[in-house]
Amino acid sequence: MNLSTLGWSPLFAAALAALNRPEWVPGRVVGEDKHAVTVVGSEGDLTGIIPGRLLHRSASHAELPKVGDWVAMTPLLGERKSIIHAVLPRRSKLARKVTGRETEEQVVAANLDTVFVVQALDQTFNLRRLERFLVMVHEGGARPVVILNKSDLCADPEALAEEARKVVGGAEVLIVSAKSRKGIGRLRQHLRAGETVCFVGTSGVGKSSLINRLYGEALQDTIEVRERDGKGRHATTWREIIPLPDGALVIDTPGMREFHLWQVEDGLLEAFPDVAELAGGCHFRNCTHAHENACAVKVAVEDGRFPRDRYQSYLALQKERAEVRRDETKHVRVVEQRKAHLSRLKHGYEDDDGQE
Ligand SMILES: Nc1nc2c(ncn2[C@@H]2O[C@H](COP(=O)(O)OP(=O)(O)OP(=O)(O)O)[C@@H](O)[C@H]2O)c(=O)[nH]1
Ligand SMILES: [Mg+2]
Ligand SMILES: [Zn+2]
Repeated sequence: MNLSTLGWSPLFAAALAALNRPEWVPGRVVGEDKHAVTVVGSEGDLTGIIPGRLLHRSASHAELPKVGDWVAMTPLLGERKSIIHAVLPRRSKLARKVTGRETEEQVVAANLDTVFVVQALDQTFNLRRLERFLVMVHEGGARPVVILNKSDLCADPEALAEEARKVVGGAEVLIVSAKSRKGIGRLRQHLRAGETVCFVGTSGVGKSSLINRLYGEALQDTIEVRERDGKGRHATTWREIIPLPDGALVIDTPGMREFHLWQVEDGLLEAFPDVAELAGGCHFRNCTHAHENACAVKVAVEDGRFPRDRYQSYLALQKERAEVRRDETKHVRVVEQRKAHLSRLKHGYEDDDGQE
């Protein structure tokens, strides 16, 4: 297996070299479930083993190997297993806040070139949700492309695409139909050999159907696109990197019904370049455009120059960001206490790979 077909690049090679362990070889995580990950290196598919010391060294789940990650590893070829020593720094990622009481980052996929944000052109079409997904993609550092699927169900797809273009901050918007194959050629133009792309969107928008179309008929056995049952349960419960015949690597994700943003810093302004532009006219440099006086954004909303619903969407996302930050500060304290505790436990204990 040639590593460059898996997306290996000089950047990752340099990161691996910096670890100073010439005997470690690279592998890419192509699948994961609750108990194990699958890694591919020059020796083909191996079951990745995450040793306890990597688990302990990781401050959070987000630092453990995720689909798309490059890892440094030692293959045990006789057993088709491989010991994972380290996750190489991610070039980009898709991350969200884990739902639940404790705030933690969940990395959905790593090292992505393009993320296709999919919405259906039916009654579920929702500009606010689109904005939310775009903030997430921008923050993770990948290039977003907006896919409006199921155009066969829509009387005037171009009208909705126009609505979408107003809120996507310059991202390309494609009208497609997995059913009629409309726009699949244009979608294919965004795929390049050795690049990794990911499909995200709520359940039922047609992510798996589109991947099926891109792959051709041969994938029907592998990806089963089940009709959604009456309860609207998710059809896709796993994710995996799928190599397409023309060399691009595709990651399907299970539908995100409702997700919360993880920390977004630049992502918010990148997804709202129109707000960023108006902000130049605000009196306060660090204006939040929420309650300040002499706020150019608020004036534009009052004048009708800036859409009120998009403004409200911006405020809601900003507020969510502030809440995550507060929770995160708490979380960092907990993690540091945990690390200090572990290092006390390990005092006098020599780690077998000499890393600590
Ligand atoms: N009419 C129409 N139906 C489509 C189109 N694309 C997908 N569908 C249907 O929409 C339903 C959901 O499609 P999936 O591909 O499973 O959607 P998904 O986004 O992968 O959903 P999850 O895996 O649950 O997140 C299926 O019944 C598909 O046949 C399309 O372009 N037009
Ligand atoms: Mg699916
Ligand atoms: Zn302002």
